[in-house]
Amino acid sequence: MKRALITGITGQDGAYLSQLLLGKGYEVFGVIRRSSHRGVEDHRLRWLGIADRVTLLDGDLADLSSLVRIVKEVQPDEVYNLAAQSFVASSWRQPILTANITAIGVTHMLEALRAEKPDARFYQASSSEMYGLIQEEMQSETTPFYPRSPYAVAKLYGHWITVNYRESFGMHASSGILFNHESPLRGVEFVTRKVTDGVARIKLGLATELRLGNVDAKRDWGHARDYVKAMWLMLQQETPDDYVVATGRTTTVRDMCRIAFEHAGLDIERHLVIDPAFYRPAEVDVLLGNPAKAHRALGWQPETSLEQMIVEMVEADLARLRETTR
Ligand code: NAP
Ligand code: F7E
Repeated sequence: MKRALITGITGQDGAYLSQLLLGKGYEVFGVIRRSSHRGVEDHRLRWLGIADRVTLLDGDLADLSSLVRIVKEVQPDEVYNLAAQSFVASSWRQPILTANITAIGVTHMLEALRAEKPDARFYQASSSEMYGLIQEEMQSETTPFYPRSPYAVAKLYGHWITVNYRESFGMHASSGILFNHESPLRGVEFVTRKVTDGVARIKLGLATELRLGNVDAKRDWGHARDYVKAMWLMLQQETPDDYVVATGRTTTVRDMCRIAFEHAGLDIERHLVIDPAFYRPAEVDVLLGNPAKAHRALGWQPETSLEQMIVEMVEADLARLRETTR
């Protein structure tokens, strides 16, 4: 039985990846941060019905000693480094924390592996945010990076330290440059989930408006359930490498909203309010990924359209709100 260790197991991707790996017969271990609110951290794993099937170990990406201890204990075959301060807007308010976790945390994880399990295969959760002020209309593995937020700068460090450990120490370390991916398990601060939760609230009479920032921004959105398959596929390759994972379609925030409002039978013009409070100090105006290499080398294809995903999210938020307001 293969053993996988996932940092960020309590997040959106960690939950879907756990589900995928359990289905493939893996023994799944995850790093969990100590919290004063015991019992809520694993809500996503519970939503998927798999909380009892994974082993959670106390640790933190900021604490190298905890990672060394965990790697020594678990002796993983595969390590998926998904933990991060992942909200771009927060990265301007907490730039040093973002650097410590999202950048230096990657080196902590790689050092723990180098010391205790150097032959483990390693996946780094890199991001399309690294392209920032885009240098090519469609971004691929060879497109130059131009980060536009403290988050993106930190991710760029994490990407290059992964490449460097591969080249310096021969580690099986791969970097997945994933474009935005969403699901009913997306944090409610991210725009798709904010929209589907907001639309569900308006539909149920719990709110009257939805306040958003720059609705002209364009993103290449896919489904997290599809994207975690690409992570796994990367670690099954004989040779480690870097891959863009995207759909190849870009949509404005406004058009994504429209899908949600229309599905709920609501008029977007009556409820959407533009609020400059949600504008960012520097924006990433447009992202559009070229997943040709992932298609060719991994045999990976996304299976869920943006429309299907937004409908799934609106329905999940309606069900959740009906349950909590009963
Ligand atoms: P998420 O839902 O925000 O999850 C982040 C995870 O990191 C949570 O489990 C969180 O734990 C954990 N974490 C944060 N700080 C930590 C620390 N100091 N020590 C240990 N764990 C810590 O993010 P996601 O959407 O699943 O994304 C997964 C990864 O992919 C992240 O690295 C993200 O930056 C990257 N990424 C995401 C996307 C996307 O569109 N979703 C695209 C490209 C790359 P708590 O539950 O305790 O907060
Ligand atoms: O914003 C605009 C906002 O916060 C998307 C993370 O997973 O994907 C994510 O980063 C766009 C931006 O995601 C609101 O200005 C408008 O242009 O959903 P988001 P993100 O910043 O693209 C990348 C790939 C990651 O790696 C990150 O970890 O939507 N927008 N109005 C808004 N965004 C938010 N959050 N809230 C608004 O009210």
